[in-house]
Amino acid sequence: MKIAELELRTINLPLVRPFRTSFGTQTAREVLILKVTTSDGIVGWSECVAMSEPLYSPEYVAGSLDLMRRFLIPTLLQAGDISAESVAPLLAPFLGSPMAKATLETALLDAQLHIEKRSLADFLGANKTKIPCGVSVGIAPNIPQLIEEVSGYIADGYKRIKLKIEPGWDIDPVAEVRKNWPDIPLQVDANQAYSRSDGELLSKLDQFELLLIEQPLDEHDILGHALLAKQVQTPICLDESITSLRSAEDALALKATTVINIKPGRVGGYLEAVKIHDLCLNEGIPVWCGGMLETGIGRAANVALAALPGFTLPGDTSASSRFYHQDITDPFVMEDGYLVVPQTVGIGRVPHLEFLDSITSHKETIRV
Ligand code: OSB
Ligand code: MG
Repeated sequence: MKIAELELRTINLPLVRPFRTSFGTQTAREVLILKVTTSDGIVGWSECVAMSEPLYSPEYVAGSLDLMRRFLIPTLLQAGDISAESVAPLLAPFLGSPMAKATLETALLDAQLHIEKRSLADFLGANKTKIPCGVSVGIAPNIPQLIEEVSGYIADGYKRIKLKIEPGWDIDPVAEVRKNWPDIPLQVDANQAYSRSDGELLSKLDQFELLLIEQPLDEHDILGHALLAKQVQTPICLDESITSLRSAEDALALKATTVINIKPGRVGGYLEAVKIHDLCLNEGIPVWCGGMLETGIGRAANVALAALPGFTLPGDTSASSRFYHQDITDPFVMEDGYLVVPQTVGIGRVPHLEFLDSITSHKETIRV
């Protein structure tokens, strides 16, 4: 495949309700969208999961755009004839920035699969045609409003609830949700908000029979997570700390995690995500697919990934309506708590151009 043109744009999509986490409140999603066109006129799409500000990870939209434009894209163009598989090795000299790298790899993979007339689900090794859905619930202004929000998701059919927590918003809200729904699969996500000395506090969550506690400590504190895992009975699940196959191997060897949240953008793309899945499947470690408030473009690819055999826990693969009134693609609509895995060629979704143009705040085209 030879790249003929790349179109980079940023779009702004308002969220249906503010999404508050320990690292801040989002009211809209600014998303970097990439369209690649090959010399044969084949098109591939992807989205970058970096957020507007470097609060969840060091990457951020304007930085990703600059990095891609300045270093990553020129390197791919110079390489000439490339495949999706050659993207990661070509970009490896540039340190970090897995989300920007994943964006380029995924758009090329979408184009490549169009050439091969193959779906991403088939390519990745999916063995399910539909996947059960979980939902990530932000920190609420108060407990009654949390219960009201969760009630809505339960009524929608979500099969697993994840509550965002932080110091001061943990034991009480979790207790209340558990009291209202004694049997719902429930888990929490701290986005690094606790410290090593919080073991005693976090062990108070054990009574609620949670599936897992996601990323309680700093992303670099692997030892801290291993120590915490000895203090709390609830399984620890790493998110931010897992940025590659190597980091997954290390965290497992050090017993810092017994479940892994796989986010393709965070690990540099779907090819690396599958490697982590394969490792975990081999070692009997359950995995689930995380989310980054994706539009239909990123969501389509995540749903395909979540259909692999090792994804035994419901992921943050919610319906489009969880975040957006109008998605940029045909929406993902949940039925009985499941999303159907796209089976058409490539990632299986394309944006609606008129709507995309109407929410585009910046657009640039690089022609070869
Ligand atoms: O930590 O999983 C996270 C959203 C943005 C950044 C980080 C996280 C999240 C979520 C929502 O929890 C996941 C989703 O439903 O897309
Ligand atoms: Mg998380």
